[in-house]
Amino acid sequence: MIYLSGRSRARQGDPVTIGRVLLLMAGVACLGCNPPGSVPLSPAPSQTPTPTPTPSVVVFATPQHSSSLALTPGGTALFVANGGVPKVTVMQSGSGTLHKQLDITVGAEPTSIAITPDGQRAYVTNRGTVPGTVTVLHATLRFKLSDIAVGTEPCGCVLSPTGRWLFVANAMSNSISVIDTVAGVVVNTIALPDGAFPFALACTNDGDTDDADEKVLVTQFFGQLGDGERPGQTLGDTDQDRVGKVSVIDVRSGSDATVRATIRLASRDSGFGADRTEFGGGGGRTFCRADRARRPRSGTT
Ligand SMILES: [Ca+2]
Repeated sequence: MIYLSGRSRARQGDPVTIGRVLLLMAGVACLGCNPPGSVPLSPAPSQTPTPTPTPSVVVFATPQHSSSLALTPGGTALFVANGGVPKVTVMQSGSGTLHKQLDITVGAEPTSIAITPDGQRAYVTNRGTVPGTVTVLHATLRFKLSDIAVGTEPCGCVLSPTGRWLFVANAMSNSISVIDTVAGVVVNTIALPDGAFPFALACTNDGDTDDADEKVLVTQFFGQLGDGERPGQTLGDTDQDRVGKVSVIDVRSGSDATVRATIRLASRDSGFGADRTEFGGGGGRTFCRADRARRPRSGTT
């Protein structure tokens, strides 16, 4: 059984409870929040389980929220991207508790973190500037090393199994940046179709020491038209007939990584049509009245 903290007071430097971390992972807790006392992952054998207390809600001044977590190899430290502020929080783990260690300043709106298999480097995508950047951190000594410019709004990143190549999903650029982590530079930019909005990535790992035979899979955030299809012409683009797509990239030698295939996901008839009315079992709600959507704004310029 996992217990949540029922304490509501917080002081800087106190242990962060596991329950707080679970709330944090759910996107509802805040960092910089350190309720006193630690909470075990499970009760001692001699203890009688007690009812789980209702977790209290605590609002902390900063950071305001987090969006991505990464554990170092062995799980000794947790890196957390704080999207509301340009910082990554590092927490030290041990004996079932987490202790906030420090904040490291990175780029604006950090979104995603990847840590190399040897635990020496952490890569943080920052989507708050144009172009976006990847901040390189010394993961063991906990300081910033450099920034690498990538595409616009890098939302996700993944390392190849050996840690040699970092793949970055540039959502607004519709591209994937490939960074050579040894040289610290972008060696390849893979173009995806317009509107793909690549968002999250994963990399296969067959367990050997060769990255060239691995594949990176990239989700496309928005529904896409099927092959050979065109958007509706009544009021422009529509949601009907859209499908999900996943791009499959061969890692090869990084600099020549390329899209080898696109997986088309089963469509689900759901969304908002050209008349702004929901379809697909959603109850016919109107997202935005068509007349209002087309009404010109009043005022002067
Ligand atoms: Ca391999």
